[in-house]
Amino acid sequence: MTAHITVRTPIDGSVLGSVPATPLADYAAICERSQRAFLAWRDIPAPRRGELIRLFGEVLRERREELGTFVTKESGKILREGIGEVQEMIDICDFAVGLSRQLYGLTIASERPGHRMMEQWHPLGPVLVVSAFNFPAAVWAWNFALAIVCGDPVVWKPSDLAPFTALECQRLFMEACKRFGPVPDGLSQVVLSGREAVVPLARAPEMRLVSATGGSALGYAVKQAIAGDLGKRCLLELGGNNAMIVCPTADLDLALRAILFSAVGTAGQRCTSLRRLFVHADVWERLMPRLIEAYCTVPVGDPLDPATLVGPLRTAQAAAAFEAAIGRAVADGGTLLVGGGREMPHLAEARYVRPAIMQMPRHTDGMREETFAPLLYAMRFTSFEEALALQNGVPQGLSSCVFTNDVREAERFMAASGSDCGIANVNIGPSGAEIGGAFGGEKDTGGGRESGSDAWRNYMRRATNTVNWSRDLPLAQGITFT
Ligand code: UN1
Repeated sequence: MTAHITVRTPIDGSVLGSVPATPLADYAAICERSQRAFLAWRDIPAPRRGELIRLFGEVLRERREELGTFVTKESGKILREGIGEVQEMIDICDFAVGLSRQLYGLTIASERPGHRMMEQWHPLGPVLVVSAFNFPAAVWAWNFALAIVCGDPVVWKPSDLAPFTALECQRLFMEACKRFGPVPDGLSQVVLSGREAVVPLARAPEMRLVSATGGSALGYAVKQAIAGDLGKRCLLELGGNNAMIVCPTADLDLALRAILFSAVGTAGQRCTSLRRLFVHADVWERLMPRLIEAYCTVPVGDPLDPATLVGPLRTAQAAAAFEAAIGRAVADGGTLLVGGGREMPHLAEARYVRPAIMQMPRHTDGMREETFAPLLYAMRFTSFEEALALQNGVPQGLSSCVFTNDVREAERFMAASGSDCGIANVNIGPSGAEIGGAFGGEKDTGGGRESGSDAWRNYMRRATNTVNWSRDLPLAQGITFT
């Protein structure tokens, strides 16, 4: 077990700092503290719980740039995106505040005279949140803001590549707590560790929900860890292999901008990043040269420099995976249209690359895997149905989009037999979702939904209540029992 976590910034590889890892021996006490906090917090009225999140949103508004800079230094995303990530946290806080007065259950018509049925949503229990380096703050906030208004304490295991962002989030939350008044000890706790903490924490009996974001290996580990506990829930947000279909009627100016943002933005390190591009043969020649030109000129460099659009890869392993995927695609008959080389070579300890496009002759096995880097596979198609089948022909099912001005194609794409992803967009790229929608995907992406819509229900338990106000005891289904 690592005693210390040393963080190097991907910007130039220099050491940002070192933090002590949370000892394994402390986990039991952390989980017990979370459970004690739950017993107190569940009885606080939800709108009052919402007030704490309102105050947290207020603190985040005051510290937007500061926290955004932490995000950039640890994740390597450009500062505009780092600040955008804090805005995403503010947005989910606002959403959660409103929600704190809208945790509605249904009233249901009873088949029995003098009876009333209804449902109530109650707090669930402590929630374990496991987050990744690429959204070191916002993805935790999606879970955290909802969990707190729903009445659940949170134990957070952030990525060991981004512990300082996590500690800063925790510090800002404590600031909100000070403004709020007394809160139960242990409402929000952070466990600093590598991946090895996930299984023991997930297995802790106090944790009622495990919400995990990362690759499929993490998903398997979580599912296996909790398989023996039938009452435990998990919410998985795993890898994506997101595609765009560009149809003959597409607005190519829009498509170009959407491709660039979603394929090279965040240096291809979003779970929603565009990885596969299917372009109709009729528009290939009008789109691809412009896209290649944009790839040649997109500014790669220091993410703190306002002119930069593509920062570094987070790790040397990511750069190696990028190179290996390109090599494999070439071996499979692909053609490298642009990119692939190293940038900023004077920074020996950092990994900057020129985003790459590989033109592929067919849908290869390599294309079925998620490479967490700015590598875009491009293929021509002639039939929309063929493109749709290719898009769906991968193990992952997170995000997808079509560019078309043909209403039939757009509706076909969103229909039951269309895109099989959790997110299916029209004339907008696959990444950069707003918090208001439920976020997540199907198949190997894990099936979980976080953030907006009714994702809050994950953090609560439903009680169905039948109340008999009559002087009789009629049985359901008309059964007589005398
Ligand atoms: C992730 O990469 O884990 O839709 C989350 C998006 C962001 C969230 C990405 N709002 O791209």
